[in-house]
Amino acid sequence: MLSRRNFLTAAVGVAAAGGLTACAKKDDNSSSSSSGGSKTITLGFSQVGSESGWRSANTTSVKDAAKEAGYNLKFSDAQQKQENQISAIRSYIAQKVDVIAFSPVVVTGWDAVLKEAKAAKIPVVLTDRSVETSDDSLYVTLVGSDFTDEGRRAGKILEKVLEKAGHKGAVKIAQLEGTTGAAPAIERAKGFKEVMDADHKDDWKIVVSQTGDFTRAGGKQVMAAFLQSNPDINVLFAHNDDMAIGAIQSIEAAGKKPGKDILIVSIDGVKDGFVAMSEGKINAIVECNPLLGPQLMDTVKKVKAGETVERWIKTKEGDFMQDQAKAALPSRKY
Ligand code: GYE
Repeated sequence: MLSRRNFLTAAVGVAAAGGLTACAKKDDNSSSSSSGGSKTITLGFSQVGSESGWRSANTTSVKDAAKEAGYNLKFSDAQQKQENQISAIRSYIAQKVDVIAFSPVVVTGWDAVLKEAKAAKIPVVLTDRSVETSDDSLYVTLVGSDFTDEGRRAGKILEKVLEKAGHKGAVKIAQLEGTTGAAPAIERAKGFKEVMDADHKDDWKIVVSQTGDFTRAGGKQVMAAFLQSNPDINVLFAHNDDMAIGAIQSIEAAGKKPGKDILIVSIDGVKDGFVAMSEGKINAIVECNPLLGPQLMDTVKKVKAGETVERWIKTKEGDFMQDQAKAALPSRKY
């Protein structure tokens, strides 16, 4: 994703955006004035959709933080469709917002619309998910998690889960992937595979892997099919909690015990994931923090003011085993 080279070009990208911001300020009479004469920032935000508990928490965080910061937020939900995000971004360009932020549903196919934003001198901040682009100057920064690392952490925590369960013999893994082409699906799979290739070439095998589109319904349906084709699966790695929760229903319907007959590791750490973990049905969760709103608003303010920001503003997160679930549950914020 973001290489060191990209990181080093940040200063250039930000300088460019700063320049853009300076121009935008001169032309911009469209933002309303708040008391004290400082301009209210208008932020156009295109959300992926409402596919998961993580996403709902993220949306609430963005809306609350925008309100708290006193921004004029224009929000749209793309229902997991790239074309809807592209039209939302085009409409923000037409409305001459100050900054555009979006969480790209997939990584590719953004260059054209990002060039339009650049031509209109509107800086773009990515949040949650990254894009692949040939031109680093098309966005200023990414505020979000390191998904490859989350995949690695899932691999490492599976080692602990297997040890705790006293598992002997072959580890036959089913993988429920996130949305095809989305950064968290690509990178979580990559990080997990790194751990497998480095330390478990002989004992672990991914026997089936398919997308469940980050939804409960998807997880349920795909897991039912997995159990039909591969009844000997003994581990599930789900790219998010919602798919794991959907899969648990199919595992139980097949007469098996989730968390015992099939050990489960998932990613996110939403409340329902913690509930399933405290019931012994999920064995471990790698946290991915959705509460990006405050960091995003802070970044938008800096970008608008032409300040230098890092090319990738990473989120801090932790890992949780089943025996920590009950104690952690009351303090979970999403
Ligand atoms: O893990 C999943 C959501 O992009 C990190 O998207 C996000 C992912 C999250 O639908 O639950």
